[in-house]
Amino acid sequence: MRSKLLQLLRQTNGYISGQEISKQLGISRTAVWKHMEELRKNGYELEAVPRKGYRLLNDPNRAGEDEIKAKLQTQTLGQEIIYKNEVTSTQEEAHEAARKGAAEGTIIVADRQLKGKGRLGRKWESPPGSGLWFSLILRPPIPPQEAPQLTLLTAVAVTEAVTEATGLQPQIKWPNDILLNGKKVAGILTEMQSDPDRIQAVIVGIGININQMEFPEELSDIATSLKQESEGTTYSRADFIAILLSRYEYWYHHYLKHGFLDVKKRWEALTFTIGKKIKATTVTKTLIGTAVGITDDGVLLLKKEDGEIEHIYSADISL
Ligand code: BT5
Repeated sequence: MRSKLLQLLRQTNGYISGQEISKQLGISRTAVWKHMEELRKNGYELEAVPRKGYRLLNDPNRAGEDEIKAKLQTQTLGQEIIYKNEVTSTQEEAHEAARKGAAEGTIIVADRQLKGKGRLGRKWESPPGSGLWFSLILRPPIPPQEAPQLTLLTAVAVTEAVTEATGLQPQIKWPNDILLNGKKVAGILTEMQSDPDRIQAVIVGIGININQMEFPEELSDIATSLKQESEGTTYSRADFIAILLSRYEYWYHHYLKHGFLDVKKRWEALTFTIGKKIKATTVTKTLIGTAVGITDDGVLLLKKEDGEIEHIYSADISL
């Protein structure tokens, strides 16, 4: 109920009356008042004005433009911020912004996605108030076939940011999963707008479960959040995105200047996929073998039992 109330307060420009809240949420005025007190105890600053109603002044967990800008320490990434309370998917918004010429480093952040996207048309669960759902627009001067390297670079930046923000040490599962204790805490979706020989834009979608304490049933065994993995500590989403964009900027500039090699080495140090016996399910077939490394393009090398090496460009990996 409290998250519904928060959503209502966040969506309202100005004041909303206690009566309106009790009507919209189907609870009594006394219950509204009690929930407001709880929110206050949790650090939310609420103004209550007779005959006008309630207004949210300070939202400790909001990751809006002002909150992010107050924390940012980057030169280019995140200098342009488009913030929305609710979108279909930040990827769609970012594609549109990129087509209209948005500058490199622009981020599109949403509190909630109604149709968050995973790879291959899968769904990304993106409830309001708890996670970080955003897309970053890059315009790297690299050939289109090298764009998958950016997925690995992103995984390195997200992993390092989690460690810096929480002290936890996630592991990367090729190509795009960030895991804590074997459960997925973040996912990455890299998409591209490109001519045959030139990238127009790369849209890097990043979803990180920050403060969720529960997941829908189908995810409860496979998903986790930073909060769940740190005994209920609540993290600031604005702090987290600022840390992540700093790590990202460091690696992105390093990559553009010196190439993929150092990113690859760092990625290999942070993954648990390499050296493991795995099952790789691609769109057309299932392969079993040992993951022996990645190529300089970020392609996974799988050594089959007969010794032959397969190049895996896109697949789901299980152990
Ligand atoms: C991904 O796909 O992991 C990419 C997720 C990218 C999400 C970001 S959020 C901002 C931007 N806007 C978008 O619309 N998308 C990006 P994939 O590897 O296909 O994994 C999808 C699978 O992860 C689902 O089929 C579920 O099993 C699981 N899953 C869904 N929501 C999850 C969540 N919140 N946490 C952990 N696992 C989840």
